[in-house]
This record gives sequence, structure tokens and C-alpha cells, in this order.
Amino acid sequence: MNVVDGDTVKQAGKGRRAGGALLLVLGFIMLGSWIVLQFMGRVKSEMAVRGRGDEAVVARNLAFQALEITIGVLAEIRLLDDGLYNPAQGWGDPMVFAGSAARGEDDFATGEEPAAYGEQLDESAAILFPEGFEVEVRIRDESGLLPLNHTSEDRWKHFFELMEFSADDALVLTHSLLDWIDRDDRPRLHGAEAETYMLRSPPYRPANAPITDIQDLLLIQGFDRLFFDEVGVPNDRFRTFEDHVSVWSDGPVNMNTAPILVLQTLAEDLNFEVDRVVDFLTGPDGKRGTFVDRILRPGVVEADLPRDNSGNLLDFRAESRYLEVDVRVFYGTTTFRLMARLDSTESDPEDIYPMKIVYIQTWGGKS
Ligand SMILES: [Ca+2]
Repeated sequence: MNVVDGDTVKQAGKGRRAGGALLLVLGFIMLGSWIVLQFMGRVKSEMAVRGRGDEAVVARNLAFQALEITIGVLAEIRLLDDGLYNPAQGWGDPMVFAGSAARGEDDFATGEEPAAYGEQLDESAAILFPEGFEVEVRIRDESGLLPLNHTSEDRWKHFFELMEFSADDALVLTHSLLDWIDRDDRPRLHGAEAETYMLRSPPYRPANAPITDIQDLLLIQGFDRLFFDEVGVPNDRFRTFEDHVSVWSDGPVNMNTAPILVLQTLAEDLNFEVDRVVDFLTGPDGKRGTFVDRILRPGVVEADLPRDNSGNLLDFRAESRYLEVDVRVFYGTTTFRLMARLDSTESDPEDIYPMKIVYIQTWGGKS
């Protein structure tokens, strides 16, 4: 796997049942705890050999180890719980899951107040890192977002209207985005192709290909005016858009992790009441995004499974396939950051990891 600092290199809860959570933990111990032990052993010996002067090196190593632990947790849960659908399966806070598993505890079945994924269930359950280093891991399920390059015209129109753009602006944004991506040079009614962009100064051509960098929106008619200020600085609407789309997801949207605006967009398109989905997912504590959330997935049998307005069950087959793992290691006044994209359903071409690492980027620290 190739990694380059500051640059992009391609290539490279509770379970559904308490017994399920226990099974996961036991499975993790049998199959994966060696990973944790090996990593921790390595960090400690590095600390001893290098001493205090090389904190940046330790921070970098810790970040990679946290990523490997995260991959281990995801792979174990995927294997033993037959797929990844919802962080409530235990992967919402992978360091806590791995820490509990390494100690043989079943914290997911005994926690009193259900915690949000971002908060640790129990500080003492998390993996212990060397003193002076704090490690934070966040997982964003891009499968719950609108695929930037694979979303229909109807969904975009609904989405831009839900973002409170006028009907006219919603049309311009939708048509211009689709024209920018599609291969032909025939503009839609409110869109734009080469004939529009070649009149600009300096002139340029549309990509006529999938967007890989979200900053390219600055070049697209409508987005240039509505998502950036006069000098090209992204505004709040750009940030809202960025939080709801994925540049690399190409599959169906996973409703388990979809933000409310994405669920509302799907609801308009598929004709269902968004509250039915939210009420189901929320679970007994009345809060969405905690470890007692219920999970929408194939095989679940519950009386209140969400249906559309014609009474048909919604499609819950979409998995948490495209995962962005954001690791931050804090030490002194400095932070080392590592961001990785994982395709949880593809195998690693080099057969080192249990899933494919599509991309890694790092900031800070020494190599
Ligand atoms: Ca085009």
C-alpha cells in the first residue's frame, strides 16, 4: 500500500440481540485480538527505543494502528453479524469495541445510558494508548449519502428544493450537474455544456465524466453562483451539500445512516413518510444515532417495519459499503491526522487486510 504525506495516492451497542453482541465479542477475541495485542506491543517497544524525541513518529504509527484496529473491528462484525448496516452493530466507536473485546467484556449489553457513537460508552473500555497521546476515530458511512455521480434527476430536484433553493435554481443546479457529468455535449433545458463554458474567460470544457474532487463544483453553472462567494470561497450551502453527498459511492443509499435531508429526498422519490423510517431506527431511547438504534436490514421481522404509502416494504438491502475512517492522534499541541477510504465489500488485492483500502491521506508527523 502506498502512502504519501499531504497528497492523494490511489491504490493502494448493542447488537440486535444481547446474545448477538456477546457472540461478536467472543468472535473478535478468537479471531482478532492478536491484532490489538501485536499493535500495542509494537507501540510500547517503539516508545522505549525512540524515547521522547520522536513523538511525531509514534503519533504516526498510532494513527496507522488505530486504522488497522478499526479495519479489524469492521471485518469481525461484518463476518459475524453477516454484513455492515448500522454503527449500532458496534462499529460506531471501534476503539471501545476493540478495547472491550480484548478484555473479554460485553459492554454493549450492560451500558446503562445509551451513548451516541461519538461519545465513548465507557472511557475505561477503550483501548489504552501510550500516555500523552489521545486517539480519536470517526467513521462516516458514505453509503448513507447521495452518490454525487449516480443520483437521478428527480432526486436532485427534490434535494435542492429541500435545501430551500427556488424551483428555478433547483432546476439549474440539477441540469447543470448532470450535464457536467454526462458524456455528451447536448445541454439540458436549464443545463450547460461546452458551448456555455467556452464563452467564459478563461474558457474551459465540462468534464463530461464523474466528479472526483468536490471543489470542481466551482466550475459548474449554478454552483459557481450559489455555493461560492465572489472570490470562490465555499459558503454554508456548499458545506451542507458536501455533508450529504459522496463522490465515490455508486450504490443504493443505506437508510440506516442517511442524514434526515437524504431520507427526505428518498421519501419524496419513493413515496414514503420519512417519520416511519426515523421512528423505526430511533429505537427505545427516542434518540437516533445511539447504540440502541434498531437496524434496517434484510431478514428483520418487526411489526412496524417501514412501508411506503402503498403498503409495500421499503428496500433495506443497502449495506455500509463505502466507509471513510478519520483518525486523529493528539499529542502536546500537535495533531496527526489520517483519512482512509474503505470498500468493506471488496477484498484487498494484496490480501493483507480483510477489506480494500481504496485511498489513504495523512497530514502532519514524520514518516
Ligand atoms: Ca455533458
